[in-house]
Amino acid sequence: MAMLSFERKYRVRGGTLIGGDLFDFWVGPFYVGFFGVTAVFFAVLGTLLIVWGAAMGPTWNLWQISIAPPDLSYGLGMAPMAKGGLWQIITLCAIGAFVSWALRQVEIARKLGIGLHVPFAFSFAIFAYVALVVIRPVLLGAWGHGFPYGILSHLDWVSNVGYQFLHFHYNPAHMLAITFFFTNALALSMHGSLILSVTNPGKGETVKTSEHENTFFRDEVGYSIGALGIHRLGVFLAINASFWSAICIILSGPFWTRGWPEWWTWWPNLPIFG
Ligand code: UQ1
Repeated sequence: MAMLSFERKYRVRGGTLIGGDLFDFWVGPFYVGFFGVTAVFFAVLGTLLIVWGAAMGPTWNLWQISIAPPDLSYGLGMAPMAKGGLWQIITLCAIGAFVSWALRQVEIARKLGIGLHVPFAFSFAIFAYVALVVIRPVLLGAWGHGFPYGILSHLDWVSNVGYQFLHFHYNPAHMLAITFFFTNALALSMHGSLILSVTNPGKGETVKTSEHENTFFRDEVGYSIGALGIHRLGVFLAINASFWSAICIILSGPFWTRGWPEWWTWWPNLPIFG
């Protein structure tokens, strides 16, 4: 495995969060680390438990396999394996794997002496998942409010929970989340295409630089956010998309139980309308 020249300097022991030198080495291109081991442990165990759940039936059709959370009657207690206990342990494995992955990112960043922006951003994705399978079920008093682990079944869950609130698009936090997702796609398409446009000039032309990038957008919209700015904007849009997704589902049920269109009656009820 070829090493970049700087890697020889940075691929040294130290910077770990716990365990000292334990697993503080690389396997090929991959940094292992204590949290690399825990990430693989939780991921493999969780995957095997999903296969076990699939083997319990009733189908091997990949689209229809589903591991359901416990019945609402189990509340926040543990359920028997075949009745949602599997879902509970798989959820623990998933959170264990995701958090391990984030902590491994922290260790790699510390070794490199770079900022913790990657694990910070990734933690918003973890928050969105935990909001669905832990925070909201706990606030509602039953693990049965989590979503089932299946390709089609989780789509059915989203549809059912959405219709439970009549029209989810009237959820103001959902509106924010969607707006951030769409704007994020707009920003990345603008950025990706801009970078490709300057690195792929016409035949015989030289590769262009940031002056051309800035000038394109100044000519087009009168403003250039800059090479660093576009990445700040990207992280801002991306973490807000995940954040408001989490907020919109935590609000639905624990803090608002009626249809979301009804929430907007505060507007026509303002005293200025008599
Ligand atoms: C931009 O202004 C810029 O700075 C030169 C980039 O950096 C390479 C970009 O990728 C993009 C997309 C823009 C334009 C963005 C806005 C918000 C005007």
